[in-house]
Amino acid sequence: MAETYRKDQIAQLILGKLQRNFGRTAEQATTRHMCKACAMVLRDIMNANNIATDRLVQLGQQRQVHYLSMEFLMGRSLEKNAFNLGVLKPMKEAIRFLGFDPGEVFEAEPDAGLGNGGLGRLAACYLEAMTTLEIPATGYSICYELGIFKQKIVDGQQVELADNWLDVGDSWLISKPDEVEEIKFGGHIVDHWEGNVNRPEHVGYTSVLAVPRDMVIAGYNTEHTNVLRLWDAKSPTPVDMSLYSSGEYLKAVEQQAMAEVIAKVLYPDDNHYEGKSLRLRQQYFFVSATIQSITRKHRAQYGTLRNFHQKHVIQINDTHPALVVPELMRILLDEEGYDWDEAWSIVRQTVAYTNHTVLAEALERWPQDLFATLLPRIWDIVREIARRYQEELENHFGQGDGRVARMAIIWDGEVRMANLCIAACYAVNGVSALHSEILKHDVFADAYRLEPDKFKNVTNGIDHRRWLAEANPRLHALVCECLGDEGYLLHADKLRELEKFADDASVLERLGKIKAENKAEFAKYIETESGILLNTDAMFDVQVKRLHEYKRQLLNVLHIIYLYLHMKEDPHFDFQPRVFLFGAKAAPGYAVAKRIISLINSVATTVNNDPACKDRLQVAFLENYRVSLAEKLMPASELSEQISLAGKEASGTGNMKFMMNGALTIGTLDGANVEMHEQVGDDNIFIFGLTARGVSKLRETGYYASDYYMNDPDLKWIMKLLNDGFADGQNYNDLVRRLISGDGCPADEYMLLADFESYKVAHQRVSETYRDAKKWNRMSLINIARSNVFSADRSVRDYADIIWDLPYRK
Ligand code: 26W
Repeated sequence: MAETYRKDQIAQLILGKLQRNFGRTAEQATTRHMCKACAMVLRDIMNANNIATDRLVQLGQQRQVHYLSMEFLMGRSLEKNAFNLGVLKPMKEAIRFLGFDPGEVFEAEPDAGLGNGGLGRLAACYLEAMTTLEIPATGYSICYELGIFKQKIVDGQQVELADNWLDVGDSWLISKPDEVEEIKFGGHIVDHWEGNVNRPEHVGYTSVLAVPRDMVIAGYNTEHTNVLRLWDAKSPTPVDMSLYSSGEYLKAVEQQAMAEVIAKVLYPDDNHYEGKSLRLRQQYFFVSATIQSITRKHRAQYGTLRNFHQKHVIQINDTHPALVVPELMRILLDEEGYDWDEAWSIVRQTVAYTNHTVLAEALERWPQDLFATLLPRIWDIVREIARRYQEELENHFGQGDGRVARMAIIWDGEVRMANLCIAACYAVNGVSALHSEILKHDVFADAYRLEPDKFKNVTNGIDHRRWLAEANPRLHALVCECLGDEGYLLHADKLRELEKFADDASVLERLGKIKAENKAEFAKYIETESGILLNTDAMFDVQVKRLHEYKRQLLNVLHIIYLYLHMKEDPHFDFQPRVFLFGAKAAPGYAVAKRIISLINSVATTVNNDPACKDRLQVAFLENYRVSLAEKLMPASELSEQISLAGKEASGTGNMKFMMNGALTIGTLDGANVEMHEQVGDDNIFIFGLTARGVSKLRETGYYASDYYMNDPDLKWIMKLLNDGFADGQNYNDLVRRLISGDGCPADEYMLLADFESYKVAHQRVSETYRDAKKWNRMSLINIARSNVFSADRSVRDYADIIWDLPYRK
């Protein structure tokens, strides 16, 4: 790092920001003013670095990554950027010097919640890692005015509130109105023939302007910066004054509202697709703006797009940005005048696709009428891509072959985005070893047989600087002490050396002490926020993630009810005291998920008020689970629940955050749990349940949930309580029906009852192990040491080696 700052310099810079932007002195400023002023100070430092980075990248004519994602779940940036820039210490001192508490100033920053869950948070971790590894990279998304909703629990039910993050979040953004792009919707295409060459003209369209709002990203211990470009939607005609003056006020603002609604709100559905026109508009909006912006800069530098694929790789985060394919084709064909084959060859060498889910209901398929009406030129191009691809498939497999139907891009009146990606991208990757195998042999089996080399794996990873060093300062200090320096921040593999201390009683004891302190700190936070008093003497057993049936929060609840019933019946029931913590947002339209939240709260009310459970069993639903809450919770967690039905969770990344913070995992052999298990071995993880293969076999032979129910007295007892109802008067016979008789769909689709017994036994192993603190802490240390594999730096290096073919900082 070339330049460092002293406390008094930073204090001066902050005072300047307070004065110029808010007209206040430090004495007159609020904590929010302070938070914004600090952000502005860091933004200036990063901007200077960014200008230098830009110049270097351009001079070096380096190949760049463009990471397109509908979601970037960035969370907070103030402490993170200060940490990466190496100014955290002087900035905290400066804040204190100006009469504020640094912790309170950091807490005043709202999360940038521009994402739903795993896919969005992954994009944020990768942006940080690419920057730290000095890879020239840009992230692109939408500048949603409202991020993921804020969740309140009222009478046990989820209530959604608007998340207005921009108020403070604004301080990180720089608008670049001179780099605006025009996006065209609707209208129709008129063909003009010049000899044999078609020059299509788009007429009668409606324009929306895309204005970039750039967020500069700081890497750790480097002056290299990258940018997250968030596109804001603006109407080209602010208000139609002629309508306005003739008294038609509403009509006058209508057009403006129509344009600006595109960037209003993030769709809160995770893993569930709905063919909404606004969503398609959002996708084309940010994709077209991005491609126009990249090609414009490229043309300015090289004077041609013929070498485009040599200088750029476009990584698409699931199929949501798949329209890059026809949009880049459009520019190469219509604006550059290249012929189809040349354009197609450039596209096919530029775009790579990452798949993040195997759930059928998450696959995007757009109704072709909607597509054709909204994006007439793009529709023409997709139709031609589909026609050629289908011809190729028919030549290869023969007409009428089932594989042609399965692999077709347009079929049955729908455009299938995953098949478009498979046809057009030069690489397709899954996000864990198991997931990539499932893609090859199941979901995309036909395509794999056709082009096996295209399919790759890059196992997910997390930003260990945020999720260990920043989130868990006590553990960070211990790690540095053991390893002798902070080197692991840049070289996560050094974490492995912690294993030398696996039998060092004093280190293990300190590990236990750190966990206890983190638990106490978390409990204090929860008490002030919600009045809930957590029992810190009990094991913190945690399941936090989006609420989805496949993730099986309900399995966890069934087990808690089992414990509760036995504890009530038998006061001597041998049981290791536990606090079960849940955090989860349900998609607003996902009724079953909301019922499960309600159930967790009913169980909490019942258990927490029953004297039989006092000091032994507690259940808490943590409201509004989000990045900044996860940062407080991970360091305080002891048991991590990763209990999805095998074959359903593509990877999981929460599992890695827990592991890195020394929690032990109870989990199925699903997603990246498989690789965690491989790293730590049977002795350091609690694996239970069906394997992915076991699940397929059981489905083939026929799965009858009611058999498990009939043969297990505990399950009968649990279902009876669900039917009879809880202390709050609520009953859940709808959920019982879903598990046992099906309620219109297959009973117990996610096989909770099949895994119940083995889950119960695994939990008994957990309890026995926990009683031996030394053994537990040893396991915890081994998990931390071997979490190096799950650092985002490793994942990004894998992308660079396997898919992007790019150099990076060693
Ligand atoms: C179209 C609606 C929609 C929205 C989001 C469909 C699918 C998604 C995402 C792909 C869902 C998602 O976040 N998947 C998660 O991605 C993580 C990062 O790779 C994985 O760790 C999780 O296992 C996976 O569920």
